[in-house]
Amino acid sequence: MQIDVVTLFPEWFDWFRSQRHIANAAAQGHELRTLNPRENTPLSGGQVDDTPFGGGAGMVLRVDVMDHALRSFYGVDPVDLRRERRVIALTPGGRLLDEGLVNELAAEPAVTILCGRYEGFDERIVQHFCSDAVSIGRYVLAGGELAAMVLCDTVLRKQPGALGHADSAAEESFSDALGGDPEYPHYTRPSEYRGWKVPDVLLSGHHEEIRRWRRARSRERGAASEGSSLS
Ligand code: 6GU
Repeated sequence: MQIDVVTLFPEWFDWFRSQRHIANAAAQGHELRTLNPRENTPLSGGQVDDTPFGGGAGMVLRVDVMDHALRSFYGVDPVDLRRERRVIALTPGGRLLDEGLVNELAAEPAVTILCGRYEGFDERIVQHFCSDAVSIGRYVLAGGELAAMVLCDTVLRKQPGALGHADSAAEESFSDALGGDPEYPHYTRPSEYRGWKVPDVLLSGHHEEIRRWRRARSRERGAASEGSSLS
């Protein structure tokens, strides 16, 4: 798939791209590109944002600047772009990113992610250029870049070949294989450390019992986290 990130801080993604599973995804033909609206802003002095109408703190990313950036990158009116590909505004008030949305986006051939900064976007950017508004949690980040990395990480690790082992993503937390529950606990050598023992069943070699034990632990964790969730 192709992921384009619109950001005033493209250099943040240099480190991200060098991480192994992202580099693996790139080697499989997946693309992670960045474009910086400041580089071809129609305003002088590299201006991209402005003070909010009605007053208040902070700066707002201008709609004309985003229009210009998307139009010159894609060669189409951004109003039409969102019919060709998912265009996602990252904003604290958006749809909460969960495993369902990740699976949805991982199946897309191409997505564009807009990172807000300062007080965020002029609302007309979200209304007219975007297909989705997404948030990674109910807290406020200084900008969308870390959220974009979270989104890219979750979506790219779903691509075949991004993880070292073919089954790594199949039976993990929130997968269908685990009925949407969190993953069961893992243990490795030593089988006893400071008196802390690995559960006997895992050392038993009884695959069916191990499977049942894991499913039960997974369900327990699911039930426990439900009790503590807000939704
Ligand atoms: Cl997507 N952006 C910002 N700025 N803050 C957030 C967020 C996004 N998701 C949670 N907090």
